[in-house]
Amino acid sequence: MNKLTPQNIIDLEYKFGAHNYHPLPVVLKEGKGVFVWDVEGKKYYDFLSAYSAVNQGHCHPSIIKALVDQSKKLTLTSRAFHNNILGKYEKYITSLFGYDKVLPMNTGVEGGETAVKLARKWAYEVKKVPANQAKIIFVEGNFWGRTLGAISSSTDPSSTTGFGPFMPGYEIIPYNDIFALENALKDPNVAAFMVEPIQGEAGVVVPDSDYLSKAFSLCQKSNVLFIADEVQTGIGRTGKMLCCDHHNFKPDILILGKALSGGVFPVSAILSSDEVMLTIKPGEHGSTFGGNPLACEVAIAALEVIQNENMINNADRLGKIFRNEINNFIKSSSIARLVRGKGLLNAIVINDKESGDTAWRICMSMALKGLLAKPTHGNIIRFAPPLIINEEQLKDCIKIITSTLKEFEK
Ligand code: IF1
Repeated sequence: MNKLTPQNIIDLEYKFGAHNYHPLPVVLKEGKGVFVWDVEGKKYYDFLSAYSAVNQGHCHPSIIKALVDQSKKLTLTSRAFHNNILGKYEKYITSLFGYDKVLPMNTGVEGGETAVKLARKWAYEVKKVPANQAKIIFVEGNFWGRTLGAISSSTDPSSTTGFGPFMPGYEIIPYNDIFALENALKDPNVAAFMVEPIQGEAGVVVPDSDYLSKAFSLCQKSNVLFIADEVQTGIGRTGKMLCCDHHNFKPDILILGKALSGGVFPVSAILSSDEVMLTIKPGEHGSTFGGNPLACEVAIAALEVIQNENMINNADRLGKIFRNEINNFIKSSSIARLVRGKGLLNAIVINDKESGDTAWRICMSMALKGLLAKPTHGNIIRFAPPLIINEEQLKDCIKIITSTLKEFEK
C-alpha cells in the first residue's frame, strides 16, 4: 500500500471507527515535550496536552524508561496475586498526598465511579444512612466521564440525551453557590459532595476564591464526604500539586487520573482514609488492570518528574504571564471576551453564540500557524500546554493566539 495521505488516514477512521468524536483534521504521528508533529512533518505546539494528561510533556524520557523497563519484566498479574511493585507504589502515592490508602484503577471515570461507591458504602456502614437512601450531591456543569454513573449527574444534553434511565440518589445543585450546598446538606442522607475544583469541560470555570474552602467546611459540619475530582486539575496543572492546595484543605476522597501517568498509560487513583477505604471488603470492587505493575512504575516516574523538574512552579508563573498578556489583548479586542483559569489551565471565551463556529475556525487557523487547541461548548477555547513549556515558547504561542484572534476581529 503506497503512502497514505492525511485524508486517507482520516477516511479509514470514518469508515471503520465509531463516529463518537469530531477531531480537528490534523493527523499526528509523533510527540516530544511541548511539540507534536503530523504525518507530513508539520510541527505544532500542543495546547491541549491530551486534556491535561501530558502535563510532563509528550514521551517524557524518564516515564518512557519506566514503561519500557517494567514492560520487559511483568506487565499484569491481575489482583488474584500480589506483585512486587504495587505495595511500593501505594506507599509512595499515599505518603505523597497524605492519605491512609489508595484504590488503584485505570481511567478517570473509574475513579469517579469508585469514589461514589466508597461514599455510599461509608454512608451505610459509618454514617448509618438507611439502605439504598444515600445521596450524592453534584454541581451543574460537571463532567467526570462517559459512563452511565457519570452522565447521570450531567446537566449537558449532549451527554445525557438518549442514554436514560439514570442513576438514582443524585442531587444536582448550581456550581459556585454556597447557599445551594448549605440547603442540600440539610438532608441527613447525603453521603458526599463531588466537585471539580475548576470545571474543565464546562470551559475552565473557576469558582469564587472562597467557594471550595467554604464547601469543605460545610461538608465537615454535616458529616458529608468532600470528593475532589482532580483528574484534570491535579498533578501540577493549576500551579499547585492539587488545585485544592490553593484552598488549604485536604478532600476526604481525592480522585487522580490523566497526568498521573504523564499520558503514557491509563492510570487513576482514589485516595482516602482508612475509615472510608476499609468499608469496601475483598471482592467488592476492583478491575483487571487496576494496580498493575506497569501502571505503578509509570505513575511513580510521572509523579517524580512533576516534582523534580519544577513543573508546578513553572505552571504557576507562566499561567500568570499568559492571563496577563491575553487580558492586555482583550482590552482592545472585539472577538475575545475574557480569559480565565489558574496555572496552565486557561480558556478564552470568544464573542460568539455557543452554537457558533468562530472558535472552531480560530482553532483551525491556529493549527495552520502551528498551535493546536480545541473549543469546548462552542465559543470557549481551552489553552493547556504541557507544564514544561518555557517563557520564550509561551510568548511565541501568545503571538500565534493573538495574531489569529486579530484575524477574526469584527
Ligand atoms: C473525552 C472532556 C476534558 C475529566 C474530569 C473525570 C474525567 C475527565 C474532570 C474522566 C475526562 C476527558 C474525557 C475526554 C475529553 C476530556 C474532557 F472534554 F471530555 F470533558 F478534559 F474536559 N474527571 N475528561 O475531565 O476521565 O475516564 O476520560 O480518563 O471523553 O473525550 P477518563
